Amino acid sequence: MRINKLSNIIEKGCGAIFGSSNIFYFTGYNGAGVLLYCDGVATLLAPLLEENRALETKGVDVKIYYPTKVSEDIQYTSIIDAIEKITSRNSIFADISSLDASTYLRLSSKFELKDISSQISALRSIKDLEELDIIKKSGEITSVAMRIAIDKATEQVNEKQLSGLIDYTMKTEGAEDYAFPSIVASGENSSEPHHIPTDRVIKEGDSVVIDIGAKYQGYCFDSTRTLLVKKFSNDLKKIYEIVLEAQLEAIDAVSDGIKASEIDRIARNVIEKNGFGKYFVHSTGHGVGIDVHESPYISFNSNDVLKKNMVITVEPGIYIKGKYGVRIEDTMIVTSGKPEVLETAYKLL
Ligand SMILES: [Mn+2]
Repeated sequence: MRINKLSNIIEKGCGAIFGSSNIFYFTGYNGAGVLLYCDGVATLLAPLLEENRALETKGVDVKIYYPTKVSEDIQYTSIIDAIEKITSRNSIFADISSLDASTYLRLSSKFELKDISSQISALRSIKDLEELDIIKKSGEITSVAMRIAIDKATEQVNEKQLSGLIDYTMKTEGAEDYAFPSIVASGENSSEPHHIPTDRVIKEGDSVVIDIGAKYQGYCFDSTRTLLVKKFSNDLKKIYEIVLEAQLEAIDAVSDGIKASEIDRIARNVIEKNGFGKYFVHSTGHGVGIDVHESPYISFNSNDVLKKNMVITVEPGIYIKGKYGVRIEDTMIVTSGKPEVLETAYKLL
């Protein structure tokens, strides 16, 4: 039971876990509510409408709170009311990064809060074997969608049609959802890193950035391929080759013990030495798991150190405003040697 891992973080006293991804990580419960952990006892506080789902959760006591007055013998009227009654303490641990501002204000008016967000994200950043298997499957689903998208991209389709086909394919291949809305960015739109697909039809000479990921059994995947449609310019080809070189050099250095900032530096050096440093406008990568962006962070100012069984992306890019952009991204498992890259498609020009 993963819930036992909380005892290392909350040795004594009470903790309240609010983040839905954190609750899912510790219990497998996927609904509204809060996970309380007091002196070794885990209690899932769920609203009435989630009662059935909550009762299926193993390894926790379940207590229901009633946001509406459906009966006279209501014990808890809200999450905060329940936490107050169950803990009866002045001071609690909480994953403060997961709180919205109004919950934070209400909670901090009642309790002294001690933040355990970073301990939980550090724990979640290193995956166990069960998680790695699920992420690999999420990658296989993404891979099917990526290959179909690359095949169909040259058949007179627009960005929205292609992103819809990707979503449909991921779901028919077993995903419950996408990890994030699928990005298909063609031509000048590809210079926008987080472009929202439009009616623009893909045409000859385009750069087409396809950034997609499945969500399978609660776990995300993240992959980007850039397709250059025939008759593309030499300038675009050159940029593609620089991004690919940056990505491959950075991937080659990914290993247990290396600083995440060093991976960012390696990718950035390749792009800078070719004169495109100011067009690489985002960090090199991030951890992937229950959240599509989670610890560790592969950026110049990251203090994270890569460790075995972390799952990360490496995704350098170059974006020339109004003209085109290129990004190439893989998700990989960190090992003590070379990373295990969970490829989705060949990197073809
Ligand atoms: Mn990514």
